[in-house]
Amino acid sequence: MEMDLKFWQPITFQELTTWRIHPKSWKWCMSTHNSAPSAGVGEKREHLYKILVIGELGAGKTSIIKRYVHQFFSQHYRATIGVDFALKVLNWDPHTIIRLQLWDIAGQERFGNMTRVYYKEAVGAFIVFDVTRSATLEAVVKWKQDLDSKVQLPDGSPIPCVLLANKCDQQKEGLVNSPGKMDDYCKEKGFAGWFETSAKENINIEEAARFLVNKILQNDQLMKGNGAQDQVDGERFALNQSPTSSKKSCSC
Ligand SMILES: Nc1nc2c(ncn2[C@@H]2O[C@H](COP(=O)(O)OP(=O)(O)O)[C@@H](O)[C@H]2O)c(=O)[nH]1
Ligand SMILES: [Mg+2]
Repeated sequence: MEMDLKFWQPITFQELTTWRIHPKSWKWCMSTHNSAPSAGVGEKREHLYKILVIGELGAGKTSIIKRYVHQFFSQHYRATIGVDFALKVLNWDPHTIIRLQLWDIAGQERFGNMTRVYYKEAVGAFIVFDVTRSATLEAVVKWKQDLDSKVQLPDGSPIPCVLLANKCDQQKEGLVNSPGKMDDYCKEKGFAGWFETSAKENINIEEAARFLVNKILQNDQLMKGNGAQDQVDGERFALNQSPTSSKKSCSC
């Protein structure tokens, strides 16, 4: 196994100077003025959401991020050590750009849990397991507990978390063969939903991300409902955009 020392991919100076933390929601946000004719004259909102990707070593976390962000898959195992992140930009609607900062724990999973600093300010998470190894599903509970104990939304509720049953292009082992039981499992453990994914075959990754973003946006809206002054941000979200999840997924 090849090792690669990688601690931080620094965000650019420009990004650091233009992004700010929203005072109520703790999320990074930035507003720009868009005068492009196609978008119409008016405010264009940009949001930066920190999303954690956690789970057992070898479950496919790095592969999922690479597939989602760089449309790339490699069989070659190349473990990284430290923390790594990738940025995915979504043109959510004509008024809204969403930047997802996907944090890859990159080798730290071998220590079983992460520090609070790593989880800080995250607004969503994916917990990934490998459908060919049921032990990685058993470990999911430990990851969920670690997550919920170290990061919460400002109102104290858990951040939305989606379970990814990865490597669905392979023979499955255990509970994941019973979708009904997986639904119950997700409800019981407090997951927003679950998706079978394949980084290799590019199955369901975009759908799972869209589903998670919708949950994050709903939380944003709820938070605004609780604090009238927050409307200053004037964000417009397409909450009626339902996730286009395939049959191989559920939302609990
Ligand atoms: N067949 C198959 N292999 C995968 C898939 N996703 C990841 N892998 C392989 O599983 C191994 C571990 O993946 P990696 O992304 O490094 O896992 P991580 O430790 O969770 O980041 C690598 O050899 C990948 O090529 C998938 O969807 N299908
Ligand atoms: Mg990795």
